[in-house]
Amino acid sequence: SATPVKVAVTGAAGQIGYSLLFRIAAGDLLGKDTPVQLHLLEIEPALKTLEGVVMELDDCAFPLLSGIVTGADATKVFDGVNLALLVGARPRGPGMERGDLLEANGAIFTAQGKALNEVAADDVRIGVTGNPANTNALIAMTNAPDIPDERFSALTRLDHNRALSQLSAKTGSPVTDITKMTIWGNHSATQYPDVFHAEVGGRNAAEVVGDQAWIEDDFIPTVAKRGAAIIDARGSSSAASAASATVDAARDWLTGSPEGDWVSMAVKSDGSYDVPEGLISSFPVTTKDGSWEIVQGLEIDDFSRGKIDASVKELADERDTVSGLGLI
Ligand code: NAX
Repeated sequence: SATPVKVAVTGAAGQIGYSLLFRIAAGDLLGKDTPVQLHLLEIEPALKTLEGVVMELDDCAFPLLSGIVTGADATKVFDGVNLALLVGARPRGPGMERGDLLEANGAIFTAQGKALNEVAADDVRIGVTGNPANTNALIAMTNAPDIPDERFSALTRLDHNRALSQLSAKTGSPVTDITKMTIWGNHSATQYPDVFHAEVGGRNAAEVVGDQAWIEDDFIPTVAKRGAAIIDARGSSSAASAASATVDAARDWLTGSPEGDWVSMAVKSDGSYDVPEGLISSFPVTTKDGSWEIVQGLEIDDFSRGKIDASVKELADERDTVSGLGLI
């Protein structure tokens, strides 16, 4: 039988982990023919909870799940992993400023970047879901000098999927008819969900909608503030949808984006669309066999330019903060 793919998940005892692990073990990420070994990283106080989650994974008797490694030591848990999904992060506590949050997460992502650098498999790909995702990815990438930079990405696929869903509801078209959606910039409230290059049934989405006010006053804020709306309704942050997007993003990265379409991923900028080189910013990308390429040649009008610039400025500020803290 095939050699299992080793998939690391951090924050495995958390909310997203509780959905994500079961999706991966069921074959939703690597396919129904690929056995998987889960490498689950948690902090010491959460290891007991993690034990319970592992008992449940066992109890599912997943045919594809060939083994589970758990622990709190990244250099052990990341040993030989082919894919690392960095979900665990430090949430913003009461009275914590943005800089405090960046610093607390900086400690986590410098350590995990170093550990991956040391012990991950040569073909490792790293997807960061834990917030602030873009800057956490930048920190991990910078602390893993032997891993090529293009192996790091941060998750904006949830925002992308939210945008598909909103546009589907507005136009009455199934999500499968919507292509070329883009999230630009940071995974934060400044993100820019762009329908001007999207298509509904092959027609320009903005023209199909025909309602600039809806795009500006409804669609963009609804997508950008969806996380807060979920917290408001559910009492806790999005978990199953975040897990689903984490699966979608990793699966498409490894197996390829559909022909004639693209996906949104936050990756290291090469200066495309005037996003400063080196920032981990969301772009339209096509993927194939574990590689990605930024879609080139899209025309950016003044409205889109302003939105992209605002989100990218926030990323540059975050980079300057973590650089000032000596984290990168
Ligand atoms: P939870 O607080 O339920 O779980 C996080 C888990 O991470 C906890 O079990 C904690 O013990 C663990 N953890 C903390 N530090 C760790 C470390 N150094 N090593 C290993 N594990 C560690 O949060 P959850 O709802 O699962 O969300 C996880 C992260 O995803 C958060 O940062 C959250 O903000 C972020 N999100 C990102 C999204 C995205 O689209 N990029 C959307 C959903 C989510 O908000």
